Parts: sequence; structure tokens; C-alpha cells
Amino acid sequence: METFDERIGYYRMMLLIRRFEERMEQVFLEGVIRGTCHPCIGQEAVAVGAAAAVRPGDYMVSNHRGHGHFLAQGGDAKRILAEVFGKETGYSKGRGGSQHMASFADGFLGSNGITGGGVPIATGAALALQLQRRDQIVVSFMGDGATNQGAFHEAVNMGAVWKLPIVYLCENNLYAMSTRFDEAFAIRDIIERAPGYGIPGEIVDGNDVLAVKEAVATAAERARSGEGPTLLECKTYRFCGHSRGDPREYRSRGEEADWHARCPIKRLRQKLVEMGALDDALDGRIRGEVEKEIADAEEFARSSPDPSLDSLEEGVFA
Ligand SMILES: Cc1ncc(C[n+]2csc(CCOP(=O)(O)OP(=O)(O)O)c2C)c(N)n1
Ligand SMILES: [Mg+2]
Repeated sequence: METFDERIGYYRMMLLIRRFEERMEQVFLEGVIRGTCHPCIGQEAVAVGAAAAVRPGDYMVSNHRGHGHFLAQGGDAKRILAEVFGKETGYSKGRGGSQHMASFADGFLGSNGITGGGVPIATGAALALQLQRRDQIVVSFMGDGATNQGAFHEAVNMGAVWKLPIVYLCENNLYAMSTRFDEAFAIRDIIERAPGYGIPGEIVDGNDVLAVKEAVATAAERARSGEGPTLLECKTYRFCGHSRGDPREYRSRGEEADWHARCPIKRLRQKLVEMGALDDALDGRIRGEVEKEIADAEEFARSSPDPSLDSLEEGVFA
């Protein structure tokens, strides 16, 4: 059971992720940065719950919607935003942008623009940990769409056969770009596939940070003790469009309103208030701190230098 302080910490981190993504979307719309970005607004509880469940030294592999995962895993908002801006001070020295950043020191083995591409990478990392007899585990994040990619099936099967120390964590936000879940799946739930690999599967309320934490902690324990992977399906919803500038014409405003009522931040806030752990004064202080952290990150990203032309061939191995 978490302490009050830990729960306040999850609340603060979810707010930080929400405000980071909202601000970043805004900056994109202003045309300040190029390329694209995929905000995880609405899905914050998955990232924060998962990060809260693992131990220091464990690893995460993310997907294209990865800022929240990285922030929750301890990434510095300044350097994440600087990477989105393509600046030298970003985690990938401005080469990766929103979808390709990593910090091995923080156990964040990278976001990935290839749908499903992170799953074999995570499985390979778990194999390395097993071969080195280390007691760390890997959490592999993917979307619902990614679970229809061949790479996902091959990697999960391998993880299961070799009982690798990995948790396969699917964020089922009901859409892959504009494709609704029921247009792309002949099954009701993705975890129906878990028995096909011979591993347990569990449906999780992905908008409840404490439920996510508990499910990931159990799956992590299983992975750590040599019993192999679990497939978790966190049911959630992205409040924003798929990427910047998506007008969300493929779904109804009514459906969105239903999910807004289940906002993970509002829900934890309510719980904390009922527990007596949060009042308006503390909430205001936390929100103030979060705003300052985002403003500082933006200032850092804007004022950081572009990569120099001289460094053009750095990190190129071809
Ligand atoms: C191999 C590949 N095919 C297609 C795309 C284009 N694409 C980018 S994101 C995306 C949808 C991914 O959906 P999902 O896995 O559910 O993640 P979500 O965006 O909902 O978080 C697609 C098809 C891609 N990046 N890579
Ligand atoms: Mg999806």
C-alpha cells in the first residue's frame, strides 16, 4: 500500500505529463517546431502506474507516444522537450525528435516511431538480462494497433518460450490512428491472445493509476522470479487526436465526454481529497510547481542551440 506522499507524487507526475503534452501541442500548432508529436493526454495513469511499480534499475521500452513514459521513468522535462525541439541539449542531441529519444542511464531504452518496433527491442533487452543473470526486468509499452504487427507476435512468443523477465503492457486506447478497435480485431479483448502464447493476460483499468501499479507490480514480480512474461491490457483513451492537428472526425464528441468523465487525474484527485491527503491549497501549490517546471523546460528548449553542422556525421554508423 502506498503512502499519502507516494500518491501525491503520482498525482503530481500525471499533472506534469498532462501539462507537458498540452504545452507541447500548443507549441507545435504555433509552428515553432517541425515534424510531428503524439501526446498521451488521457493516458497518464498507465505511464505513472507502471513506473511506480518497477524498481530503480529496471528498464522501459516505449513507442511513438512516449513522453509520458519517459517523464514517469525519471526523464528530465527540459531535455525531453529540447529533443522535441531538435536541439543539441535533447536526449538524442536533437537527432531523434519526439519519437526517438532514449536515456540508458535512466533505464529508458527508447521511444520508437515504428509501430510495434519497440517490442522486439524490449524482448532482446530482457534476453540480455536473463543471460547476464541480473534481477532487473523490462516493461514493453505498445498500443492496441501494435499488437496486430508481426513483430509483436514473434517477440511475445519468444519471451514466453524463454520465460524472459518482461512485462508486455498494451495501452488499448481504442484507436490506431483513425481505426477503431472493433474494425481491426475479431476479438473483444487483446488479452484473449495471451493463452495462445502460454502466458497470463490481465485486463486493467488504465485510467486508475493505483490499479495499473498493482497489476504491473504483480507482473514484474512474476518476471523477476523467472516465471516469464505477462500481457497486461490497460483500457484507456487518448483525449487528444492521434497526432498534432488531428480533428478526430472518426469518433463522436459524446464518446469523448464519456471518457473525460473517467479522467485519470480527476479520479485520483477525488480519491486524494476523500482520503484527506489533498485540499485546494496543496493542489494549487502542486499545480504551481508543475507550471514552473514546464515553463522552465520550454525556456531551456527554446534557448538551447541547434546541433552544429560540424556534428552532422556524429552518431552515424552506416
Ligand atoms: C510499421 C508502421 N506502420 C504504420 C505506421 C503509422 N502509424 C503511426 S502510429 C500508428 C497507430 C498506432 O496505433 P496504436 O499502436 O494503437 O498506438 P496509439 O497511437 O493508439 O498510441 C500507425 C499505424 C508506423 N509508424 N509504423
Ligand atoms: Mg491505440
